[in-house]
Amino acid sequence: MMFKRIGERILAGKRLTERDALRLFETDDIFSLGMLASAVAEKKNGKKAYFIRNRHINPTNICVNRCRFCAFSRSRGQEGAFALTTEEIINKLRPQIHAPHPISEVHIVGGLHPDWPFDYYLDMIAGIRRQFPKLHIKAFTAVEVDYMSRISGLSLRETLAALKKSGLDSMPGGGAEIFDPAVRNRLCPEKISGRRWLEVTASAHKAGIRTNATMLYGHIEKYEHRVDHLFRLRKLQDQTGGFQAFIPLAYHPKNTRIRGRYTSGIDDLKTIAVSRLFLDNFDHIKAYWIMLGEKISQLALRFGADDVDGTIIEEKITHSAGGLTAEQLTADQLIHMIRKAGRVPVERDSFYRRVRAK
Ligand code: V47
Ligand code: SF4
Repeated sequence: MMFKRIGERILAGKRLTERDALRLFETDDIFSLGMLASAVAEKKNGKKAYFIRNRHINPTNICVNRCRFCAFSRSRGQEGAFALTTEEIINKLRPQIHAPHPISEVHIVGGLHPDWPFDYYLDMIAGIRRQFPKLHIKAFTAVEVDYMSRISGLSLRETLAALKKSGLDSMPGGGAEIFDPAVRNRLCPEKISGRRWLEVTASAHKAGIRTNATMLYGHIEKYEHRVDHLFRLRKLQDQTGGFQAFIPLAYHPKNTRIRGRYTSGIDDLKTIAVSRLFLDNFDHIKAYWIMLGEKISQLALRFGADDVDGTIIEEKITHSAGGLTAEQLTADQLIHMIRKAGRVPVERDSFYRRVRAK
């Protein structure tokens, strides 16, 4: 009955309420949920499923925040701490740029380094831009941009303008975690508030910088916190239209200071499906294979997702926390995964334009 009513609402172009979303999270009928979400995904993107040739780079793991769920970060001087120079970053990128099928995007996120001035970040972006003029630079979460504005004394608008001028093209969606203040305070007391994350993101959109949005789920939060999180994202997207994709991030529990388990496959699929149904103003829902695993990501393509991210090459955040996947997949492997899900693989650029149809 519930699905009938919700299905009718969706077909009539009506939005789901927060109550609807909560009920969908609570259901065990994942088949009906998947069918509905998949129908909505097909309406938006047909049978297409996107992937990208990309590479992740973390400039440093030294971070003043030390979030309790983060196994990647270190304090200054601690064993395993690292900080890359721009030259080292360029050297990591070079082989993938000169490969027969070059990457089209670099994804850069890292810790909030206690000593780097704002110029370090600007020089990093400018240096990459100079070396690789055509590479799309997707860099820095709202958390990092807020930090840069604080250390530089510049306004958000000025900080974002300087980054853009140096060569930044878009921003990833990390740092959102769970917006609810009580949950957030237990997860990452030092991190900017959810409200501030939304404010920085709104500024980026206003500056013409497109971003993604994420939600870290499967730790101490309840369904109602997920719904609240999705609700706030939908509201901001109504105002700015600047989000490209939403990416639910499955919590990984190893080496962290939050007790917990790996998420279940059922919860992963449910979260993808409810996100697809609730976020009616987002074009894309990404099943990030690094966190979901190849097989659940593939299934997610039949539960509302239309994107599996990319080749990645090197991944430290998930793998520090007990990531179970490889660190990279070839484009051929991604294509195979997508095809076997009954979807049509489309290599995309950072703005979801087709690069090469397979
Ligand atoms: O912000 C940290 C999360 C995020 C853990 O925008 C953890 O296209 C699970 O945001 N278990 C970084 N997650 C990753 C991210 C991302 C990834 C891929 C694509 C895009 C995109 C964005 O990883 C952090 C944090 O929320 N994280 N620790 C953990 N133990
Ligand atoms: Fe720092 Fe980001 Fe890890 Fe938090 S999640 S400790 S802000 S690197």
